[in-house]
Amino acid sequence: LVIGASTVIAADQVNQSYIIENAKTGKDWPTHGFDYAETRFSPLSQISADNVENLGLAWSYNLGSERGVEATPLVVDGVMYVSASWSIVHALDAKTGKKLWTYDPEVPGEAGSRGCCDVVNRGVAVHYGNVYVASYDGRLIAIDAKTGEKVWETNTLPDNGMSYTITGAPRIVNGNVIIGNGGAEFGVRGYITAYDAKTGAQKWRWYTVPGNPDEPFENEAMARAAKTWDPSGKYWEAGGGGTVWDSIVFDPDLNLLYIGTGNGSPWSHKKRSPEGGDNLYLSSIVALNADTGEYVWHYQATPGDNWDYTSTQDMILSELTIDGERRKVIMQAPKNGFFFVLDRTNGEFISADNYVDVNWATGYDSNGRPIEVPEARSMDEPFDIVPGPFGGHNWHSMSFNHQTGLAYFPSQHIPITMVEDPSWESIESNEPGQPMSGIGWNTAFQLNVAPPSSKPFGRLTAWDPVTQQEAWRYEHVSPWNGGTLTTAGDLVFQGTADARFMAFNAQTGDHLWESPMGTGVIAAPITYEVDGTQYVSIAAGWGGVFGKSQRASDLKTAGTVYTFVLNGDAEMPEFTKYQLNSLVSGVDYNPDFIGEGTALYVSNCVFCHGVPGVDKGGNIPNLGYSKKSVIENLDAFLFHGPFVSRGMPDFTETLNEIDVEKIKAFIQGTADAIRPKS
Ligand code: PQQ
Repeated sequence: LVIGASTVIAADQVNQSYIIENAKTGKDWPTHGFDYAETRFSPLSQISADNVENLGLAWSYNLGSERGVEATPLVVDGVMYVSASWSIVHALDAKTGKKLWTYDPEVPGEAGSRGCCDVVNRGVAVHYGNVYVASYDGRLIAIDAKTGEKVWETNTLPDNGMSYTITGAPRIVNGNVIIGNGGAEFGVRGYITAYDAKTGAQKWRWYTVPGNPDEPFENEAMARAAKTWDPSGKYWEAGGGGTVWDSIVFDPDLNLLYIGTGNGSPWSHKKRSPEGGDNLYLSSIVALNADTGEYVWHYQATPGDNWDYTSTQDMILSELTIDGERRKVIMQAPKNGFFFVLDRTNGEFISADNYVDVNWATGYDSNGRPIEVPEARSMDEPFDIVPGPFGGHNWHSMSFNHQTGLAYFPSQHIPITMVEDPSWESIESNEPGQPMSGIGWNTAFQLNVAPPSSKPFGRLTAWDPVTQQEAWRYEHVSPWNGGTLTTAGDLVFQGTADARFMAFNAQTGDHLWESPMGTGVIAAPITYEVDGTQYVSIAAGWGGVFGKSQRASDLKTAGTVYTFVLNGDAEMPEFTKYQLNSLVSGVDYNPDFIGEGTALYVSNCVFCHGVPGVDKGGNIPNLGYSKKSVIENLDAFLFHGPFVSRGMPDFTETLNEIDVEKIKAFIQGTADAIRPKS
């Protein structure tokens, strides 16, 4: 197969050798992380540190979405395939931005409240002429790349009654579509499944944590894992967690599939596994046989996870010279604040060092075990855990540039104190005051009962994985910035929470160029070439778990793909301003209700709507700034309300009329308490 300007590679020719060949030219962006190694390093260099200042808009495309846009677009032969919130897929002419087709999997609005972290989708896969999208409600769908018509669809969930969701991008490996899922906040058991890319038939499934030990284990790996869990915690009732909600990487030479696994369910180690234990394979990188899904090796970054320290963050494959030896490595900067370098042939720990301040461990020993700080594990008193459960780095994509030897990723801190919840007994516990328990969350911790003293930040980190040191950093104004792209033009591109798209010198971190965006950006940019011209493109749409209730920009333009080219002179679309109303006032309430109202608000409302009047609202409004009539008529929104079709839970079964009066008292009471006295 020859790849060149004159060769037409339609989507139906995308296969393994094409993806490997494309990595050398960088013409297309055919798979989530650009290449199998998921480097997000493009060899294209027409746009470079010398001329990036001339970058201008080529075209923009309105995705029509109001919630988070997390997708890395794919480009194959001049066609862009990009997903937006609610798992809706758009196919565009990559040169002009003209729409070719849209596919809407029609995720039911009620499914919106079944996930933790916004109705997002991180992208699609392309193979054999199909575009594959995994929908928020758990279906895997093959779409004809030319027509946008559905080819097949399969339900990936073992039990539709459970709070499983999908937000991640599928990967294609040896003719199979590989997909995991989310849900570990709610009490599910994590797994990953392979489906035949042509027919949708299931090929294999691998669970990440053991099920009920009274039943036969699915395989040897589960029997071994079960020895690291205490059955007195009945972990299988709360699922155990370990969801594979984002990172999946394939090494075609070793025929290994690497998956990153999530946090424990419930979060509290003491409640999940009272006698301790590592709780395999939570918070781990696991290598599986890519054809059979059989366990090969694992490395657990956070044994006995207690802090929502997922290891689902993206992983990059490379070769590094370490102590004079060439090593095939896998690299990851998971939530727990340490950057890991492992030997990917066998899982051997090579090194780890912290890329942000951490206070739960002082480092890693030579066997790759963290040296823990005891107070961080006990949490009998509120502990200002650093990194917090949002992670020192979350799902926002990392890139690795083999020319500079540096990995680039957004690092951050979002302060939260955590304390063991003495009232939690089982997955059925649903006491007012347990965070989000009213909407099915299952952490067994209380959050922010004491205010944190650590300070938030967000930065772009350039990290040397060989020396395990920061090479440079760029401080942003807020946490929750976008993923990165790096290129042979000596550039790093990144979108930011405060609605900018920026380019940096990959060697030095010098800020070289920026363009305004219509919203905060969380997704990662890509680059590609059509008819000999290099383009840089980014899908912008504020949201994700932090962006539901918080913001760093005063814009709220609909999700939009922005594509740039040297000397581009297209006009920016008109941006939409975010207008904050004044604090709600005048709602009648009983002040005696404020205490109980606070607990109810924590259990049902805070994670989406934020703290009334304190937070400013993200892609979901802050109730402290609602109109008086909205709070007065809160029951109309809570019981069979109009926003159920847009992802809001229906509280008919979980709250009563008195509860609503208490929540109103909390909202109006808080607004009154913080209103500046004139
Ligand atoms: N998703 C986001 C996002 O899209 O902004 C952020 C997070 C998720 C997290 O911080 C999570 O911990 C998380 N956890 C799970 C899980 O435990 O199953 C799933 C997801 C998800 O699917 O988006 C997130």
